[in-house]
Amino acid sequence: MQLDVVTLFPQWFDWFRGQHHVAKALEAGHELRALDLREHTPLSGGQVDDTPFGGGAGMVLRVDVMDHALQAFYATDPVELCKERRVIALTPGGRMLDDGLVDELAAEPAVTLLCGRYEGFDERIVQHFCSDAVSIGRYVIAGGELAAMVLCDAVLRKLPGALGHAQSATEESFSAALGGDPEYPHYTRPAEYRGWAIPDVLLSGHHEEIRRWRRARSRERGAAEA
Ligand code: 6GU
Repeated sequence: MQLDVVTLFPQWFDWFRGQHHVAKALEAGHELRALDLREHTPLSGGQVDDTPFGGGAGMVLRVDVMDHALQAFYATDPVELCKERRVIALTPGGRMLDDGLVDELAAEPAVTLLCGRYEGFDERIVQHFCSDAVSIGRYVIAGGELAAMVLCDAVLRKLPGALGHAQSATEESFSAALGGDPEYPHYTRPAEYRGWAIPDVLLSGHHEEIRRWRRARSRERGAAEA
């Protein structure tokens, strides 16, 4: 899979690339590129944003700057590009990221993430250059970069080769295997600590009973959430 991030802070992704499961995915042949938006601005002094029409606080990423940058990176009109691959604007008002959307993106051959800063994007970027807009939650962070890393982290760990256990990604919180419920509780040694004993069933060796116990705990957590 090819994951591209268009950002004003490409160097932030150097750290991210070094994280174990990310590094594993890259070794397995997946790609994560951080593309510098400022490198391709047609405006002087590296300008990429401007004050909002109608007034108000903050700065807005310019549509002409994004157009030039995407043309430079892909040698394609971005209006056409977003019909050929997923181009996603990271913005607090977008579609909420969840396990289903992560699975959907992990199945794509190529995804481009656009990071906004300040007050975000000129709306025409989202309208004409993007296939989707995605949010990581109902709160605001200063820019799309950390959201891009959250999305890339979630997507990359679903890809073959990123995790030690093939099983770890299928039967985890919110997966179809758990009926969309959160994961059951885990325990490890010591079996008793400060008087806190682990559930007996986990020491029973009865795999079917353990499976049923875990499924029940998972359902309880799901119900408590709702
Ligand atoms: Cl994708 N970007 C920003 N700036 N804030 C957010 C977000 C994205 N998702 C939730 N909050």
